[in-house]
Amino acid sequence: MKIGITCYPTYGGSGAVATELGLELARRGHEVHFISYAQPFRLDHFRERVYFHEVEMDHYPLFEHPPYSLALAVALHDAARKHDLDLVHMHYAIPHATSAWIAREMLEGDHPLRIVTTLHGTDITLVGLHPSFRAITRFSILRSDGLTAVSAFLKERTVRDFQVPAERVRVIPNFVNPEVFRRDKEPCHRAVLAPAGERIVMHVSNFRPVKRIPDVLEIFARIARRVPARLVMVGDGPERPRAVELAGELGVEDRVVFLGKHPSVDELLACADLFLLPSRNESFGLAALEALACGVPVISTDTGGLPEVVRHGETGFLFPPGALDEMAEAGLALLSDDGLWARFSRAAREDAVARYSLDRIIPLYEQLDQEVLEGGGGP
Ligand code: GMT
Repeated sequence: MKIGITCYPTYGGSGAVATELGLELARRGHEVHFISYAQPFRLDHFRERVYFHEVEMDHYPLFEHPPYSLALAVALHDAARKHDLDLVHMHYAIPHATSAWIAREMLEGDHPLRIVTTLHGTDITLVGLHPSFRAITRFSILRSDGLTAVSAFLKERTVRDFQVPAERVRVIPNFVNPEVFRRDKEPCHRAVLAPAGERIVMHVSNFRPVKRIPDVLEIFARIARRVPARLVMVGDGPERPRAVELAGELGVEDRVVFLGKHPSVDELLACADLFLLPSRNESFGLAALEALACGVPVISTDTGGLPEVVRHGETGFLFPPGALDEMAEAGLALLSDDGLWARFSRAAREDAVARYSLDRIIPLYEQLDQEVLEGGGGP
């Protein structure tokens, strides 16, 4: 197949999933064209059958808000014609699904372009619900030939809040490459991150308010009072300045390191002992899955799709948002009992590989794409 993929290229789960999916499809013999305003952050090496097309934008002074959706539609239209694309796969509905629909309309039937849209999270639970986007989001996702959601939770929200027929949405969960995300990795950064042999607590995200970054620091401060530990904060975003400030207020600034955006999260997760994800909502929680695959027990909230990913009492612990004492106690229990930690670590790895390895999930996308090309595409 010849497949176009559009995603947000910046640091974030939907871009990571879209890129890994494209690379894996190319490895399996498909031709993949990424179409976005910048090169996706995990598209860092030359790969056979993988192409990148940058969406050209002219910054005309009249436009306070440059119309990216239109430029993307033109780029999709041009790529579809020039490279004879069979289908385009849009990751995150807004505005990608709308641009794809415009591109198909522009082709005027001379090229039967199929559209698959994968819903990732706030395109349905937050931004998509805003009155300025709700109608166009519903319209565009209903025009997609194939529609997937990354968790059962997200499917349920799509059906409930956008009145999309349940049979139109197929759940295809996110996936992980167990060869990349594993514990026994070289180089090991443990000696650098925790020079005195402290336990390593980690958080990876784009530091947006939905991640409840202050809770990460509050939980860590409670843990660090009783166990020698270091907190490694990976990623960047609007909440970072406040997080740095709070680390000082809590008296743990010398035990917290902010690494910023890191291209090889796998190398860092491989030496973590505990992963914290206390988000207000999370339709899946890709970072949690990547931690589990590295044998890192996860403490997270019990919201959104997280209970589908983290098994409470087996691979981690789940609590309501804001239950800081409970999360800290659960973390302390794991970090101060080697036997318990080893049991959770083993179960985390096994469960992540058994349910979410890319060998299991990628064929589900290939199957959907094939069905869409043949004129089907329901669940
Ligand atoms: O929806 C978002 O806020 C953006 C998106 C991203 O690009 O990071 O995150 C969502 O998609 C990820 C990949 O499918 C999921 O792992 C995240 O849980 C989800 N974020 C939210 O639901 C807040």
